[in-house]
Amino acid sequence: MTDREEISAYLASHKRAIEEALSRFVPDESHYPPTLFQAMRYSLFAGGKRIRPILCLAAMDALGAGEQLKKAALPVACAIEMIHTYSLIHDDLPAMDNDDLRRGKPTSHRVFGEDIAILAGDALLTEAFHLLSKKELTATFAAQVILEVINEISYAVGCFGMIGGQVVDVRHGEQEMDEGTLYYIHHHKTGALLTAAVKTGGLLAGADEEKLLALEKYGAHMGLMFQIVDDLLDVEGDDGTFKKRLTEETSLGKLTFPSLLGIEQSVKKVTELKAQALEAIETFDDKARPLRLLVEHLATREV
Ligand code: GRG
Repeated sequence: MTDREEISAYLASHKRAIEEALSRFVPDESHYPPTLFQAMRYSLFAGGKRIRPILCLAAMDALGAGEQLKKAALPVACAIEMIHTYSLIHDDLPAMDNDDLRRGKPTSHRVFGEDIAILAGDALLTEAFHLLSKKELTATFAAQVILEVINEISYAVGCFGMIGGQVVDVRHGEQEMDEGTLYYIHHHKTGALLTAAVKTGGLLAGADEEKLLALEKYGAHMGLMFQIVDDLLDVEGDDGTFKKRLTEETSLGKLTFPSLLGIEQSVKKVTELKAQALEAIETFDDKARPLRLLVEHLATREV
């Protein structure tokens, strides 16, 4: 089996487990009020790659957690995906990016109206923390560990993390945008939740301080790499030409890595960050193979 086949199989089997669990945790529109559940599930099952929950489970693998422990951690992995989904719904709103399409489908507010899209996002965020604090988790994990997980995730997505990054992103047009600001935005808006997903897996699998620090470094490098790849996917057409979205974003005054560094330097930066992410976990044994293959996969992803 090639590395590519191996990581594809890993992604597919973990995606399946996560989606089955998500479907259990977020019921369908037979629940009242139906529009709310329909809207929550519309975005939750709109074709996301499930990278964050998979990173959480891969970090658990790296620490030698067995399948039973990973299964018990599914509420945490799903909570992370629910928070990610909420952030996308709100990011697409007219008050923010005003996008009509997400993953090739009409955005939540285009389908359900702005009021329901806001509330579906709010409900996904809140229900995520309900899941994270469920008593059932204490059957497998120590209450102290669950508290640390909640602490890690809430820090990553609040004012010191994702929301801080989003605020600077939506308002940066008001002041001069420089390289430091671009790094701040991406470390917070994109990197924080990706890093928290990895660290959370470590916490659930009983990682010591040294291993947690290594996972944090892995997450930070991989998170920035993920964003630069995302920016590059917007500008690099199949033939290497610029795609339309760059023109639109540039006209909106958005600074991206390719527009700041140029495509060649951005590609070089991806290679550097990939190496740094791998270096951060070099003391881990072969059980970290999924984490290693994931960085490679994310560096070369095409969607
Ligand atoms: C509105 C509170 C609030 C936060 C929004 C994460 C975010 C902050 C906005 C999303 C917009 C965006 C393009 C962010 C960059 C991070 C990124 C590449 C998100 C898309 O993640 P994928 O590729 O998405 O994992 P899928 O579709 O696979 O779930």
